[in-house]
Amino acid sequence: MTNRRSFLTGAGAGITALGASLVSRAGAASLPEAPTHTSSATAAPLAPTGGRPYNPVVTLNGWTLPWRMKDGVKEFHLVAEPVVREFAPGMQVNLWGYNGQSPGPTIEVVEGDRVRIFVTNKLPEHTSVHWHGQLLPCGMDGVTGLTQPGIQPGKTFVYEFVARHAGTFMYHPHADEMQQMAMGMMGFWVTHAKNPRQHAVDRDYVMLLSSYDIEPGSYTPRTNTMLDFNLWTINSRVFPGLDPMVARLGDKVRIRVGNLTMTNHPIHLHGHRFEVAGTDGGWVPKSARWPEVTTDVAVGQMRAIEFVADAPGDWAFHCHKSHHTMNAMGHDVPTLIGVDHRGVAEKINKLVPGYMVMGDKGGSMGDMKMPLPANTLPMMSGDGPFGNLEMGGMFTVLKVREGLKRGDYSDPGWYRHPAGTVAREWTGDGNGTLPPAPRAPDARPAPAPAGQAMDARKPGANDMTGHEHH
Ligand SMILES: [Cu+2]
Repeated sequence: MTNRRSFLTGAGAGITALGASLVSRAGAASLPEAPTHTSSATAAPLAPTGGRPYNPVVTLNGWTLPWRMKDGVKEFHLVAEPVVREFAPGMQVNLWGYNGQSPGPTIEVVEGDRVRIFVTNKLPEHTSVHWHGQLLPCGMDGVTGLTQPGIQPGKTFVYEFVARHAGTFMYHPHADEMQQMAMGMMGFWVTHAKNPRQHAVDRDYVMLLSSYDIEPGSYTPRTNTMLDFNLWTINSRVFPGLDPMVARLGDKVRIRVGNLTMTNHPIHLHGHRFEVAGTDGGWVPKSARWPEVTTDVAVGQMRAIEFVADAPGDWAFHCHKSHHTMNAMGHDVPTLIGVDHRGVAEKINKLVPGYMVMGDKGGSMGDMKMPLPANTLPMMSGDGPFGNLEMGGMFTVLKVREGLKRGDYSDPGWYRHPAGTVAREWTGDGNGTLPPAPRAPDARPAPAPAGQAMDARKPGANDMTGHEHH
């Protein structure tokens, strides 16, 4: 018995009345397969295997959940479970996610589809799934205690509703949220337009922003952290562990971003102008869009940006908060710019052989290789064609190239700049004379040269704890 009634009545009238309900023994016998995925590579877009046609999205360093069609209903099976996610080569993290990965797989459906989602809980505590942005019967909304009881460990619940409007959505628990979302439980949801030509683009990338507090050398996030996170991720990956987004010159590109961190992220794209074409409330009318190069994605919001990839090159795409393009080792260190600590270094070296002076000329790591504890990442890294990229966290590259094949998402390598188009050192030859560089009229004197006595003030308690990253 696999009809809808058998699912909804199996667990008893009390729970049935609440909507999302425990799957009956009969229903469980016919649960759809729950595919899992552990590779951190970006999966190829999953072409629809039935139902209405649509242009599938690409989940950066993630994948889309296959479904089965049963009596005209699209059936999915999510399994909430502990997973191990590689943030970037050199760092594995114990997270909670769905079907082998955090974030969970992207769910793609078409406007008007009836959708049935089985959720099996393999976590040590109860959970639920909230379908953020969906217009659905209240009892399917996934809020533990309000619209359903929690899904206890070992149990499977079923959610069923019609995907009523096209747009950009996500799913996440509404059960012990602080712990479960700090552990990486979230996934993307795209409802495609009924008419595949409506809102059509050539490349459609999706990503969820999440943040973690993981002490260097440890493997599990501190889930009670409220604001002071040290790893800022796109799809639970950090640069240089993020694949590039690839586009053919002239392609219309969409990037959909959802924010499940505890702060906002001004998302910035170089070399192009985009429009915010959609939010988690739906599509923005054309007449209401304006050009941008940075758009803020607030906590719990989603933004779909669209642009024509009309400039060949390797273009930075990142959160504009500079602490969010850094990995764990860059946080909670004092500012040492301008401090001469040569003498101090000698003294410390007698006590701690191998101690290095850092930060007196700024924070750049240059080509310095610092010994790291096991299982963490340098604060800024990633080798580029011109040296160290000095980036981590919420950063990746949009690679626009001429003549790529439709559907080719493979990394085309670094951009080969046309001759004479790269910033270069001025050496005086053939470039005329150096124009004057006037100084601001009220310029203050330069700081005291190294070696001279400096006024030092020990920071008070407020200075130490009152700083904040955002
Ligand atoms: Cu940010």
